[in-house]
Amino acid sequence: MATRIRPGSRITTIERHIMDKQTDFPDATGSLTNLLYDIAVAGKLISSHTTRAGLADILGSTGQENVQGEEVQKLDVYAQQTIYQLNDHTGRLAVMGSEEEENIIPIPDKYPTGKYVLLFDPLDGSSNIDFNVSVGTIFAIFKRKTESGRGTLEDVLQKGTEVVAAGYIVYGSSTMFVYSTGDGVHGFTLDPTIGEFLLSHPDIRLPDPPKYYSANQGYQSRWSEGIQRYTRWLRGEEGATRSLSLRYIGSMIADIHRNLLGGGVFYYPTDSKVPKGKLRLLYEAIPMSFLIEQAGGYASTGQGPIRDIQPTKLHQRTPLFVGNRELVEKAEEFIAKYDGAS
Ligand code: FDP
Repeated sequence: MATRIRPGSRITTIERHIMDKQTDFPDATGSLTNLLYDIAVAGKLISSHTTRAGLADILGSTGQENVQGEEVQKLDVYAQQTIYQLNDHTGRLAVMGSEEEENIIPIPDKYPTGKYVLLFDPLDGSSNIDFNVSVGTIFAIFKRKTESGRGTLEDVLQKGTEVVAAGYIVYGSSTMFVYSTGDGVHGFTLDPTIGEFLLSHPDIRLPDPPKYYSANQGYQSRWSEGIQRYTRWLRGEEGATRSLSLRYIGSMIADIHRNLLGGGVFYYPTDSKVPKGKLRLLYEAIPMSFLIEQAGGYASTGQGPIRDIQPTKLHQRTPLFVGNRELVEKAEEFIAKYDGAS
């Protein structure tokens, strides 16, 4: 359905919004603005594929080629290539890093390099695709650390305090682009009839009181005592004065997106099977933490801020508790009380 325009209402496209933000920084060269805009374009391309996901087998049933004669790709490979190809030649990036690639992704020698570093998870929650459940793209942008030339691992291994911009695109019942450059969190909804992201959620703040807690409670028997008791507290036990509703999609972007708009906490702790946690620090936990903190919340490992961790590996994992500050701090309290400093 096309966007309804109410008389007197302002319509802001994502392009206009990003450009307006740039005017707050008189020294800005436009490089970050263009980088964000290219990520939004990638989001539109990936969105058009995710909504056709169920057709891939039908269109590709004869020799794995679609009607255009192109090879049918898995969606996460398509998302990876789309983001890479929109950004490898622009001269804005020193280096990239992705969930889909084992090593850092250098800018090819034939193209110039720039001052930014792009880390991304092209399709988070991809195990849900076959079930028509929301998935998404996450990204974090840093400034390079090295002076010049091709970027290195040193440029990629940066703390959450160094994020310049971060965001995600959630491919759900509608497609939304949510981003922050450190000046609040802004959400745009894709109008597919005109192919534009339009500002639908300006200056998002986490609602209080919060409504939801989100965790894979199927793993409860593998959790520490502190996390089990914390979960009971969220449900209204352990001396709590209220209870929250459980919502768990199993697609981190979609779970955190819902909690950003409804208030709540998402957590994926360590457990006996994943002693370091499951989620990836650099391109999952750090960008989502940056956004939630920009919206007034807090993100923790359960023992301290996510943003204080110095990454040592591209694909490093971390436990994550993220959402309304009081809920995340409560997790830290339970863990400190019952699990000690382990
Ligand atoms: P997925 O494996 O489908 O890519 O980051 C990985 C992730 O999804 C998150 O999006 C999601 O929150 C989590 O893993 C789900 O893990 P569980 O199935 O173990 O709950």
